[in-house]
Amino acid sequence: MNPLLIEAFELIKNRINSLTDLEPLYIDPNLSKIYSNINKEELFILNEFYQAKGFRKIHLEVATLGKSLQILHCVFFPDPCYELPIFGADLVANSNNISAAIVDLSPVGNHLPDPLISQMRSLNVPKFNEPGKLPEWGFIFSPYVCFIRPVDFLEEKLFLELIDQYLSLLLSLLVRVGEDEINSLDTMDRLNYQKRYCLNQKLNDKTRGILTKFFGSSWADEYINKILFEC
Ligand code: BLA
Repeated sequence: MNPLLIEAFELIKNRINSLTDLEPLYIDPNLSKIYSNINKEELFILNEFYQAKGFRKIHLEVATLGKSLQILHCVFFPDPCYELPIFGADLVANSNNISAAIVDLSPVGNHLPDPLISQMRSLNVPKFNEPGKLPEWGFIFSPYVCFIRPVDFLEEKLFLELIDQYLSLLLSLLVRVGEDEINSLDTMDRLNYQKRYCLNQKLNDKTRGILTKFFGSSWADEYINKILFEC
């Protein structure tokens, strides 16, 4: 596995382990560890799912698809009773470098909560040399989304730090927000924004294309709908 993906996995895992009332969520064993060997290409996907105070579902995934592609994918879907953004990260590695690195705290309303905006503004986000261009469905992300292709080891390290800082902000927000009733208008509104997030993530042709190439289109559809962006 690419060392950056291993480090990202470990730092996210540490943050997950610090959560209150952490519990693993059941998923079909056929979908938690996926192994196949097609035309001598080995495919391996490992999924972990958790629930915790403030989060209805946390999904951490690492995938090795053939010799040349490795992916780390992570989403913290908040419990909509709490005014918390969606944490998402995607790291895509090909044989010798990281081709895409994306991290965000995405809003579940018109904008991020005010206290979070001022904290995100005061973060020292490095100026990366090769920013990516977001696709059309990328309007679901916040103005603070970081989408880059790291050009060297230093940028890779800085990106890891950013992942950790975004998680740190998210978890410190959780301590301060109250819990709304499950049937309150705010809760329902936030759930609708999560649905919109998922619907738009499903428009990512890159993810669908890769999964279809290796597993076929009906498997890819099922995986995207049930594992990656079920809502
Ligand atoms: C891009 N996602 C990509 C790319 C691939 C994948 C191959 C293109 C990388 C490149 O341009 O070099 C593939 N990502 C996957 C696969 C999985 C995955 C197969 O997670 C899972 C098995 N995607 C997310 C999340 C975010 C995200 C949570 O899953 C954001 C928080 C973003 N990925 C994202 C974006 C792009 C991307 C914005 C760029 C899309 C584009 O350029 O059109």
